[in-house]
Amino acid sequence: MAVREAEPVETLQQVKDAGLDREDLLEIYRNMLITRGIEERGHILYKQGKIPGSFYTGRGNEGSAVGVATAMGPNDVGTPLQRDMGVHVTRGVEPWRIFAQYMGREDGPTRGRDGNVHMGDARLGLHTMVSHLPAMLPVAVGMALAFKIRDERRVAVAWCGEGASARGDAHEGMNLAGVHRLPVVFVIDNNQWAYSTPSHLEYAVEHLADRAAAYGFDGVVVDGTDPLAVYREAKRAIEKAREGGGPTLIESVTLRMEGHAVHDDAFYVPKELFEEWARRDPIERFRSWLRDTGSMGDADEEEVTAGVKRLLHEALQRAEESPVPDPATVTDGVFATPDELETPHHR
Ligand SMILES: Cc1ncc(C[n+]2csc(CCOP(=O)(O)OP(=O)(O)O)c2C)c(N)n1
Ligand SMILES: [Mg+2]
Repeated sequence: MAVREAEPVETLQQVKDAGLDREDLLEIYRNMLITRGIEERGHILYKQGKIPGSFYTGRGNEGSAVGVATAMGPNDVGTPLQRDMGVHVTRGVEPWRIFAQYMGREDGPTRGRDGNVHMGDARLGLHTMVSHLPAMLPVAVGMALAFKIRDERRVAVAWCGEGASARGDAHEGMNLAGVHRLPVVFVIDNNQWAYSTPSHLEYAVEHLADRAAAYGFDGVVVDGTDPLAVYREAKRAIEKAREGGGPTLIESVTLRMEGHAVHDDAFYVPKELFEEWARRDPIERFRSWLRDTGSMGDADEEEVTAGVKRLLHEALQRAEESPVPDPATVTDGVFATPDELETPHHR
């Protein structure tokens, strides 16, 4: 089976054809820098003993996460996972609230009720992940079903890892979405490892996107280190879903550039593989492309990098000032009561 493999976006004409202007390009770069900056500072907070539990990052996946989120519409929804910080950043979760979340403070999106990247801001269309993978996938399919029933022109984007895509709930979700041609886009973050399990022990197809044909919809493989190619494919899939064309499965290929989490040094990943993918670092690649095409000059770059540095510095300070929740209130906001739901059948 030969699923479509996405072409790279190389020229400024192709960028224009994809509907992006120079400001958009700089915004994508900025969001990638913020994403990496948040996670790098998170590492430091962890080493300072300020983050409870473990600590997860998506290093190497910044371009993919930002690329997909840039393609989403304001009323679309998504269920980003532990590698998709760029989605939260792009949709407007303020960095100081993310640092507050890391440290279990009152001003994090979960107000200190949950830890780490188990966060979402429903006002921005982001729904909080649970640990069980890929349990968010049927949730996104459910949201897409609701959009269809209510005749709303909205799309749900569901993320899962290539390891998680082997589980039953991924199959059930994709099958149901295919049967009802639901407005949902599945993004498999294929970072080649599921904890210490390499791809060849995870699946026997050549590309995970090959599976889309079995569910009756399109699949595409895209280089996840190329934010513009990801953007173009995500935009195409999202608008197709919005127009009633049904789901798409996007397989975004990267390498997980760190251990599974901070406690894991990834000794089982061959050094050469890290070296090879380090040369394809999404931020460095995009930066060179922006410079080479004249989209980002010295002054632009200085403005973007200095702005990101200042933003994150202030964000850290503000998060440190956020209080820990009052223990007497820890169950507040954790359980919804029927009258808080907008679904009539729960009343
Ligand atoms: C149902 C379930 N089984 C096991 C785990 C423990 N676990 C957390 S992440 C992970 C690996 C997931 O790999 P993949 O889906 O490829 O995502 P990645 O971490 O590589 O982004 C495992 C086994 C879990 N969270 N949920
Ligand atoms: Mg993986």
